[in-house]
Amino acid sequence: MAAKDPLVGIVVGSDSDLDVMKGAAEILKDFDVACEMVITSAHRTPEKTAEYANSAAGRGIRVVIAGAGYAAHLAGVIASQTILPVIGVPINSSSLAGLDSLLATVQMPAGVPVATVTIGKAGAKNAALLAVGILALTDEGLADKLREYRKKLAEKVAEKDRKLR
Ligand code: RP5
Repeated sequence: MAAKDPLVGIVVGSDSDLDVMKGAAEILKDFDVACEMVITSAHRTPEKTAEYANSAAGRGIRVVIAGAGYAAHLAGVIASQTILPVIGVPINSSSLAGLDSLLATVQMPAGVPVATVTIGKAGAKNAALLAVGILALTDEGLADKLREYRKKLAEKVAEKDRKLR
């Protein structure tokens, strides 16, 4: 059987971001959403980044997740080249622990949005869950899985509360 075409593109600025961003790929796998992972940098490989963003929609990608650290322009540069929803994950790779990448990713001027999530590993997971939510708008099976996921989260909290008493 042929592998499914990717619906979500996970883009990282460096291989050093992979440890954080693999959490996004794991969540998408759990939801059986096909994704691709690409390393390309807004600063070091600007042409490759533009080419990726320009061709993504035509290849069937529906959402792009971009994770980068330091002066993190990756998500914004990708958003400038496509009207696909772009979710930015600020990576905590610098000595400023991600505050720099948070501001660089979230503070887009009006006109070209980047949906920015939490810094680091929680952000990678939330980016994937947000991508699933976007895809679930037109996929009732995926919406059911997302509702089930939330139900399990609530059950885990209830279980911890029970143990505490
Ligand atoms: C950013 O610079 C990357 O997203 C990474 O978080 C950071 C450091 O990259 P390396 O020097 O580890 O390749 O562009």
